[in-house]
Amino acid sequence: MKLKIGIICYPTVGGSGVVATELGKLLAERGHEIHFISSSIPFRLKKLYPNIFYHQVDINQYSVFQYPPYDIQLASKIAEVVHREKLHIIHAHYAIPHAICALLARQMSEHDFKIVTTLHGTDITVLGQDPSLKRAIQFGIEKSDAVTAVSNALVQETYELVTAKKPINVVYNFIDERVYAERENNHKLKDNFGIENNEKVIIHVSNFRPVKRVQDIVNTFAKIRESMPAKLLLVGDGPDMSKIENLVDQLQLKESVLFLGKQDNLEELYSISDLLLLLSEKESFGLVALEAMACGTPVIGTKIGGIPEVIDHGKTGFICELGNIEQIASFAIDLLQDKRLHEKFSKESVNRVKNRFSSAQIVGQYEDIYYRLVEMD
Ligand code: GMT
Repeated sequence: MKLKIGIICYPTVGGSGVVATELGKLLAERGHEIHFISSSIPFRLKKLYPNIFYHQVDINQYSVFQYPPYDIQLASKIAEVVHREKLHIIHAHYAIPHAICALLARQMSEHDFKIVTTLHGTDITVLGQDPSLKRAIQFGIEKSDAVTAVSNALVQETYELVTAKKPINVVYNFIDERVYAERENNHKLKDNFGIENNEKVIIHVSNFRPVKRVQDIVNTFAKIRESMPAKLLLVGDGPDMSKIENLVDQLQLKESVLFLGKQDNLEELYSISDLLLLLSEKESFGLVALEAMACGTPVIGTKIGGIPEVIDHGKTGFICELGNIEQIASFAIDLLQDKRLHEKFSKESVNRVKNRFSSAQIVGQYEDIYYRLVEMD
């Protein structure tokens, strides 16, 4: 039986939006009918796909209200789409506001449907700490028909923060391996960036929020740079950008650090890189680590959240203490200076993604959850 599934996510750049959209695309390829319900077209939905539909949630600013009622308009839209399209499932990405909106829509709708909620971390690690939102998160989790989280660490954290009783299944992040795969060493791209043949390339990709600790990336790079010629690619943009630009100036690294801003075709950037650094203080999974590994780029990450579930310490990269720049730089230098070790880590990274985080495996896990719920009726 093919399913009709509504996907609720934030459409803008961010790991949760990426995972939600890629999941929708792959489910559609398996013959399911997918309905994205969001405030704009998810940024990864760039062309027409058979079996994929998009329903826009209007966010109107009414002069009588101080704030636009996004949640209410979303709930109302979900109820409308579910009723018209006879959806079996609503898959909400984030407990709040999306699971709550789906629950509200269920009360508005005459057509019954199941709610699957995926926790991505930001909802739990940031909002779960806010007592004013705790009950709403708990409610979203308890009343969903199934709940998934993107790592064991996030399941643990959820139980600790919001004392939910609901069983939470771990379903890891995945990548589309047709996109994220090792590309030929692109000399032209390196030339364009002014990267010399003898230089190692270190990359960091994030939204430059304070939790990403991009200053640790720059400080680590400064240490690596003392031992070998190297360039740092900083990809993305966000609130800490000017602070980081100042730090790069201060450390006189301007010639060696490339600020690339938001980029598509990340696989090409990973493929010219020798190492990805992910030194966050909060990270429920770390999708960029998986993307880099799929392209054969080893990763050094912090012992935080789900990162140790992604990187196999000593095999595909290294796990370090948060903020321990000496330790991180020393692992990085050892790896970058040892060609054979680097090749081994690179191969193991690709294998690990194939064996543990393949799209077939992960999409299958979501499908099993949907079928279990639909067949329970
Ligand atoms: O990392 C971010 O700041 C974006 C955030 C989001 O909510 O989109 O990403 C979260 O979800 C991703 C997909 O599940 C995870 O890979 C990221 O680790 C997680 N980010 C955090 O936990 C900080």
